[in-house]
Amino acid sequence: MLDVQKTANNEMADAAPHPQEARTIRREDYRPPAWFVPEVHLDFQLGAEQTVVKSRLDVRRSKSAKYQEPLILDGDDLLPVSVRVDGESWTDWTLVEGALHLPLTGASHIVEITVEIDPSTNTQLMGLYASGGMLCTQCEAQGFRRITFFPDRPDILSRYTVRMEGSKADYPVLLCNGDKTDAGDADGGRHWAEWVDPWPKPSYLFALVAGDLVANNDSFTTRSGKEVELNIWVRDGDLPRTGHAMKALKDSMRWDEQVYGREYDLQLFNIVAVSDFNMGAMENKGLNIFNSRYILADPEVATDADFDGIEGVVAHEYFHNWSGNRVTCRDWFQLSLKEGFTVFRDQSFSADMGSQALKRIEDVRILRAAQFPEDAGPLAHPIRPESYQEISNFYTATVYNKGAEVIRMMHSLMGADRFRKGTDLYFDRHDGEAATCEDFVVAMEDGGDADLRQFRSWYETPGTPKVSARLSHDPQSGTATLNLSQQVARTGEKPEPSQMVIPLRTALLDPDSGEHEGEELLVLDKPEQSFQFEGQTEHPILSINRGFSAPIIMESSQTPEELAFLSTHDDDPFARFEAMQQLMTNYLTARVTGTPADRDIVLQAVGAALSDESIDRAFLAELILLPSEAFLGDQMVVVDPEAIHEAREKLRGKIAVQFERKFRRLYAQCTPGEFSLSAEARANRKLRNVCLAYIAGSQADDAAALASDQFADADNMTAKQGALSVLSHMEDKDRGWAFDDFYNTYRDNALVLDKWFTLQSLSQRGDTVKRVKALAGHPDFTMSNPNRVRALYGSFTANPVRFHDASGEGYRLIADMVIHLDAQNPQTAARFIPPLGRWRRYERGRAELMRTALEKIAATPDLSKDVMEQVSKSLA
Ligand code: 0A1
Ligand code: ZN
Repeated sequence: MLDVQKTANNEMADAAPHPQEARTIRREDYRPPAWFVPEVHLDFQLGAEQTVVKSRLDVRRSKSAKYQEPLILDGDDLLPVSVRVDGESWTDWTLVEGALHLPLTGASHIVEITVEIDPSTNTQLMGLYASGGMLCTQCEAQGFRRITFFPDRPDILSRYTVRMEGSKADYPVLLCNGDKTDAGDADGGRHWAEWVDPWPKPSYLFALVAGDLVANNDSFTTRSGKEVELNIWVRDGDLPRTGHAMKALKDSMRWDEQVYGREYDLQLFNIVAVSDFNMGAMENKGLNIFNSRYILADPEVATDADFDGIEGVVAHEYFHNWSGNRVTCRDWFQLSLKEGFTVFRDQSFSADMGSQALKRIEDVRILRAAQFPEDAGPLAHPIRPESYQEISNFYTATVYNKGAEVIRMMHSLMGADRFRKGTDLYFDRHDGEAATCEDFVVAMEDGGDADLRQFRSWYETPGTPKVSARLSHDPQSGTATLNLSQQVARTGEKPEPSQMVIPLRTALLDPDSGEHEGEELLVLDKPEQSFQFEGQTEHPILSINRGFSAPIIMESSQTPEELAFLSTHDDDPFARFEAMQQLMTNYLTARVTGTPADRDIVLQAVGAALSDESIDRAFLAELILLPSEAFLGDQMVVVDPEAIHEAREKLRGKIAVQFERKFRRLYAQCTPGEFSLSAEARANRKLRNVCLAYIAGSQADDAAALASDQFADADNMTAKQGALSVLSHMEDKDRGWAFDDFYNTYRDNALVLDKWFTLQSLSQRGDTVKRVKALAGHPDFTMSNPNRVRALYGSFTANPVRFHDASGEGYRLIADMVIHLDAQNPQTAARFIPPLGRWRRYERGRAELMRTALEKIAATPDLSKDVMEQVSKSLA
């Protein structure tokens, strides 16, 4: 799982240098494999500094392959120590760009290769690496070729038998995919284990872990009565923090049986938490490996959002067992086949476990914060990309989150029952195969009796479609007419925009009561289309794209009065939230551009929400939140971060002052009792933090004291972090002690210490850049741990004011960090390019500074393919 912002200043583009281009891999160039490897035997003699890997591959020439095609085994940073073919020593091999070429002539052979690797120097965290005393692997997408020579592509499915041996003292626990079939002691204080995975799998799903670990051990009985042993492996002291993840795992296993009819297929399911991990987690068959932040939680150290993250990621990885493992991807262009579908599945699961409305608001917020900017920038690509240079760069919000929206639209268009018939057929038809997105769509059509011909354009079109909606009314005939039109931007690789199929859940609300006669699913599938509604005596209020039924930008020119009406009356919670966001956004963007705008109506709408006793507190907290500065920037032709910040702060201050008494009352009403993860307790914590932030926004004299008290009294991380976040923007005397106290309390807990770094990086204070630089030299900072790097620098790039400091210091800081990190961990380094890559969207001065920072990176010798691809596309 991933660890999860119109152009201006075009004239500058020509001046940009073009770094040397790496080789481009194209979807249209896919060729079926010339050789298959049905059986793999691996033998690992494990050691942190030296691990010897012996492989025994049963290779079979494809019947359709040309006779002369050599066997090509991918390798990255490997040298063969020995090569044997059919039992004989074999010297007729060459290394071409790291890959081993063997000119074999028969139809099948046994190839045995020995390599030696050094996990301790593997700073990329791809392949076999050392983390906190243990050895573990990460093979997706192309890490297996750093462990042994192999045709490292997802359409080669093999049965794996693995023997692993290592020091019993250092690695008392030896884990691999599948089931443990044998184990024993060896000479010299060593021991070994043999694992067999009965399910053929691609190499990217291989995993191995050796370490000093303890397990939270449990079990799950599947619906057919099979008992599955469940283990969550962690370091000794972390065991008490694994309960939430275990519950999430069992809930996921039950949910997948009930909702998709999918049962688990091994006797054992292992999860291991590791501290050093580039992404969120990995779905290796029977042995999921997780970034520890998505496993470890208790109320003292984890926020409610952390608890949700764990539930979602555990589910995501578990659901991959079918959508990804049993049916895998033919090639990496099909990544959204497993990722989009699996994100949709984990989103639906989390919504079922909690609140549909809150989950949808959160998912749309993520989509707009991470995917819309990607779709509008230089790195835009379709959910099924046409080409890449480095596949790691395509684990994107587009492939994952927009991919999930595309599946969600199929679900809306087909309805739950037909959708399920479609997925049943997909799983049946392609079980044990490496499939394509096209296979998925065809199965949905065949199984679900759907015509998705035109719908396919969602797979090939980059950019966020814009839909404009105009509602007119004829009082004489009582007819309301909705005129819709769609526009797809010409971005990226596809010159001719397609017509998209856009499902829009729509209702017409009575302008007095807010009631409606039922919602309709309108399907916009032409450039322009009209829909008529009879029996409308008065001009109704349009509620459209309810539940965010399509991932589009809606341009509906609704008046502030209509939006305010929807924000209080709409019975679709998402639409209600959306109307309030739109009302606030329209006001703020008008302020930034100096256009007159009515603030009172915004204040009235917020006031109405605050006095509506019927609103759930968690929903109220969402409703009264201002749109983020990044989102506001995305709505503007030219982004001026300072002007946006100023306008937003002013409105925040005004709301805070106007409703201060109300906020204080609500704050008191939300005072927590005994800690619980119940919806009600979580809602109280959420609203209390939002109220605290507003009280601070009112500049009240006691705001710092209130936040300090909350910080000191808190028995849970949600309250503690909420208070510290408010304090983080304040003067030294108010915040210093709290940060010190936090540090001293949690210095031994890496995940909590990450929060300490993050909150300082997100501070709006003028000295934040200086502080980030100082923190980079803090004894607890390390570039070797991706979580720590993201906590300090990733958060900083999300700081809407300080990253965009007019001096350009923030941009230079990130550029220098990327150059440094790239030599160590290219995959994580490349993830820092997109925030700079949006340079064309900013006002002239900043655009120039951002571009200069990118050019500095581009001019660095020996850049990785990962960073090079992102930088060159950003400057092109
Ligand atoms: N397939 C995983 C995500 C993932 C991809 C690449 C990785 O390499 C470092 C790690 C994880 C998922 O979607 O859960
Ligand atoms: Zn995934």
